[in-house]
Amino acid sequence: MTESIPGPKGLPIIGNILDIDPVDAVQCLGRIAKEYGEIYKLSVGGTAKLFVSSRSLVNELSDESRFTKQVSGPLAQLRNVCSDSLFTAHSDEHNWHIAHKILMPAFGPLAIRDMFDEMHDIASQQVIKWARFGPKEAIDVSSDFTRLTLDAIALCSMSTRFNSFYRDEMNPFVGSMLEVLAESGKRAVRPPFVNDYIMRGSLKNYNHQIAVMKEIANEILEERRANPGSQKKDLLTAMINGRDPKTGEGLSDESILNNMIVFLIAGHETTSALLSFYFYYLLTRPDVFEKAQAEVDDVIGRGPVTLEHMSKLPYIEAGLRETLRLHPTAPVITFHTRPDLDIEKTTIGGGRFEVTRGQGIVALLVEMQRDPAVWGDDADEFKPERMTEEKFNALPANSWKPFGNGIRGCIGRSFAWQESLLILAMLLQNFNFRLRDPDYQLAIKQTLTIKPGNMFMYATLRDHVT
Ligand code: MNH
Repeated sequence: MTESIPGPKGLPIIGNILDIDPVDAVQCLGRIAKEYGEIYKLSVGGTAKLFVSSRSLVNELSDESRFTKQVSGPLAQLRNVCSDSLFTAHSDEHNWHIAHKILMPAFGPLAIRDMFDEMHDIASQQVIKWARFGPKEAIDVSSDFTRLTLDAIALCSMSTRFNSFYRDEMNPFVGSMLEVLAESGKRAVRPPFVNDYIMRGSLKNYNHQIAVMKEIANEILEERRANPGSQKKDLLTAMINGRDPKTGEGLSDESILNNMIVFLIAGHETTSALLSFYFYYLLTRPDVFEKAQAEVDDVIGRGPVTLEHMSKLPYIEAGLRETLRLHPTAPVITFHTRPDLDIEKTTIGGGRFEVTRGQGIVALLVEMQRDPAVWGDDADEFKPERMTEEKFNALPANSWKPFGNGIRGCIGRSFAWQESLLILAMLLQNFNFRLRDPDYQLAIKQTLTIKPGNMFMYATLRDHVT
């Protein structure tokens, strides 16, 4: 006998939509987990989903011989923008396999090392901007990290300069993307007929913003096609010329555009949010700041930051891991039973909970990565010490998974890591920081990702008098 899965009672038709505030969904889902426990059921957008928040259940779901990624909720809505791209494809969709084969090597560790100089170029622009600002100009932390990460992904993967540090306004891609992500989140909790027939104004704007994003990607692709001689070995070249080694198949222009958009979205939001959350700790924890800066001073000193330094910053690396544990910037991953296994139902939790075919099971990473069974009673505290290389490698399987699961895990992990270490090394080498509002309270803003809202600070150049 399986147990019945608890959950808040919903109203007919609109289900539990009223229990979820779409602008704050992840925190709401977390609060419900605190009330109902490691697994609960909730009806959203007309479908009942399960929400799990313990390491042991997520560990079971991570078994790829039984479960796989389900594209549902906001992610399914994102298919309106990028169809069967690497990120939004169902696991059995043919285009996922082709794109995966072609893009994995283009984004592997060696390729990322080759991108170091271009990353350094963009990071220097941020250092120069903050130096010119001087100590009295308040810096909007998330927004400059967004400039950094967007410009870095555009330059490193598409050889395109967005020059965001030289403009007050972000590239239009960012505004359109934020609207599309927010609206995708709202659409996911509304019944389809409301999206398509009632919210006509929202739909019109949604389609317009999608068109803006497609246009930006299309311009980059057309420019590359018009100048084939200037081809550099980047992601774009890989997508244009790459062939699946087994079948010889390449990507259609439509697929190339879909994947360009995905790289522009997935390649910047999450990393910029990671850097902003880490800065929250640098700004509010003098002990963390001192250790991080001392590491940079010891390892790098005052000379240029190089590729070789990237593997020699263990304290900062531990801090980044700990940041992603407390604030997984892509906060949920969704599973379902593998559709190719012809089973109608199975159980999880040692036979306790029944799961049916097609049933979406959402892993709440914020809760799961604070599971006291793994992290102890101080799970909510930021302690980089628990994330040293040694301790990190000894963690129980699947207790830390901010980069997703298995073959559908993040393709940009090494990119994000190198980019984060590089910019942090350069910033700590050159500046001291303080919050503009000393009693700032962390306010989490959500679109598809989460990031700290309204966080401003001052940056003062270090005088380097020793
Ligand atoms: Mn990324 C998939 C988190 C940086 C491109 N990424 C995922 C998933 C998570 C994730 C979680 C799995 C999503 C799911 O199961 O539905 N990604 C991150 C985080 C960072 C990040 C926390 C930074 C920190 N991601 C990046 C960067 C890029 C990128 C940088 C591109 C350069 N991510 C992707 C792509 C996928 C993905 C593409 C989809 C891979 C696949 O399904 O095959």
